[in-house]
Amino acid sequence: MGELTQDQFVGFYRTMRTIRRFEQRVVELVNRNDIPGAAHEYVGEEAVATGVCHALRPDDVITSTHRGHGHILAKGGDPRRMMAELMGKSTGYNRGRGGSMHIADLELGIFGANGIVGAGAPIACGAAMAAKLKGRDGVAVSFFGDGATNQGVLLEALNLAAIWKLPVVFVCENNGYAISASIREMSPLQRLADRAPAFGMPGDSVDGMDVLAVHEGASRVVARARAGGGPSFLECLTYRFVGHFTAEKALGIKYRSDEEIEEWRQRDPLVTYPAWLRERGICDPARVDAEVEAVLEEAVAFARQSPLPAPEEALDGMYATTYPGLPARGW
Ligand SMILES: Cc1ncc(C[n+]2csc(CCOP(=O)(O)OP(=O)(O)O)c2C)c(N)n1
Ligand SMILES: [Mg+2]
Repeated sequence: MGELTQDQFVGFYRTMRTIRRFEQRVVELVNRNDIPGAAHEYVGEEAVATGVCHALRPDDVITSTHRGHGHILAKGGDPRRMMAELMGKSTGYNRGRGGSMHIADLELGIFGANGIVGAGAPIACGAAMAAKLKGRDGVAVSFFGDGATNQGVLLEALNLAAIWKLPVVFVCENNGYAISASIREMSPLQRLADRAPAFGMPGDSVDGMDVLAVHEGASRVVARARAGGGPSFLECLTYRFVGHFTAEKALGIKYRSDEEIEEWRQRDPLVTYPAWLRERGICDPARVDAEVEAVLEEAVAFARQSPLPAPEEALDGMYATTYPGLPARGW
């Protein structure tokens, strides 16, 4: 922690605040039907994506999940193109065709949000394999939830990464639930990280509500992967303060006690971390808040003003344009 600069401390806050406010704006827009469908909010878990992505280089790769906005923003994703994508606009990351769970930016090493639970893990292995074959020291991070740890594809990816000694960091965002199912009922282990040694890799568990703890833990395993030490498993203990997705309130399902939610809210990184910054005189968080508001205001305005895709382009991108006989228009 000693070697972190003032700018890095402030940068952690800027990222976490951007994620929190982005998600809050998304909920407003979903409620007004400006964003069609639903979205999975990352509210409460901001310290995880922030701590991990700030431990990466721009050329490192991440794969994300259905709850991906936080990962994408933390890796440098453009809030304007994200917001436009969520609104289904042609200026969005997927030209408005993909929505929340398909945002990718290969230039930034963001190899996609992913609606299929666990499916980002083998993609991260592929990216790590590519880096290794090209003789580069790039690292790939696979984000996934506690629920994904019982998906076969994730277990296969863990094994593959271990036998091929791939530079992958498996980041398990343990928020305690897969939709309404408690991880307590889904795994006999107290710590999901304890599975890692059975795959032949180290497993560590950190406080996912503490951005500094996440950053420290991630920096350690990223350095290990970069140096050729192979994969690691980093469990981040966290909590989502809100429902599984924006429509949960309307469904009226209840699987968590108010006391449990309140207990975790006491550890909200968007309260504790700015207080820590203020106490140490590192910065005035209110100034960062104002910067973030301006960025998001602009992003929402950009998305609103952007056109919807033209109906006649609906089939663009459906087929490879190089396929003989297909029209040249498209991707
Ligand atoms: C293969 C697959 N099975 C089921 C689903 C439905 N589903 C979407 S999110 C989710 C829960 C995932 O829980 P977890 O991995 O803990 O992530 P969290 O939502 O808590 O971030 C499920 C079962 C899916 N999208 N893909
Ligand atoms: Mg979960």
